[in-house]
Amino acid sequence: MSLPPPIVLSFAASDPSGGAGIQADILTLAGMRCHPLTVLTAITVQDTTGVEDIFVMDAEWIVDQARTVLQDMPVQAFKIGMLGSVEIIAAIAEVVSDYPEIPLVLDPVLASGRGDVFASEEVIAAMREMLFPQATIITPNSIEARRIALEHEDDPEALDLKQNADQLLQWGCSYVLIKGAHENTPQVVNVLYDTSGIIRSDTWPRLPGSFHGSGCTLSSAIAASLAHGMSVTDSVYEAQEFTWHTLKAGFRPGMGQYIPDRFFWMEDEASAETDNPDS
Ligand code: PXL
Repeated sequence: MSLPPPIVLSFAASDPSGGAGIQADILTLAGMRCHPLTVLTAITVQDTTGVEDIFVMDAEWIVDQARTVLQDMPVQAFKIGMLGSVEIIAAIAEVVSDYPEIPLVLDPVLASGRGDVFASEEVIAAMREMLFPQATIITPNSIEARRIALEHEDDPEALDLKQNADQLLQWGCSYVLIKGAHENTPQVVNVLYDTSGIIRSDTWPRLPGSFHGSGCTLSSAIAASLAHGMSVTDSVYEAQEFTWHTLKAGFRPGMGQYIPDRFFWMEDEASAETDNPDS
């Protein structure tokens, strides 16, 4: 009999297009053989071209959703995505503080890839104060890293990415993965830091197109790998490899961005079987 899947609890917002948000987390976690528990933080109205509206849940609803499933099931990792308010951040911070031994992946979502703004200065400050100290790893892109580190610097370009990472680590997370897709480099370079410096740096061929949900996919894939018992360093590599393949297999279901195919590997397995029917 096969082992049951490890359980990951994701706090995130709904994206009806299925590209990002809780839908991305569910697809990624399931694609990496984890069972997703989902606590909805907000509901967005959006398609693949942009966000039209956001309804933020009351913080009590977050606590009720989370406490109910946590009392029923043991979880192996937490993943936090879009947070709609300071009250929600405080509520989640209190819930996860009761589980200090469970790895926590925080994707500090400030805006969509298309520039729709999700986080005010107050939300960013609350994230720094209440969630960073509890995070095993945070996964900002370079734009988010610069903006979050800005507390002490007015010019977003004043710090290089290593200095940005140092600043973020000072707020108490154990690791920072700064994603380089928005940097003006021929390939995408993602760098993992802890307080001792660079832990790993991975370079990926830049894929053409604009993707919706790549950040949610990567952070969920890190949570899935941690839940499977991998180290942070190995999880970061495994998750990047998984995500890169979801993007390579990405599809354009509507009139806007491409969506990662989190079940790309089923296609690969199906064609391997057709090529080799006896295996
Ligand atoms: O990719 C960040 C993100 C997270 N959560 C939701 C989103 C997006 C980007 O659009 O819509 C719900």
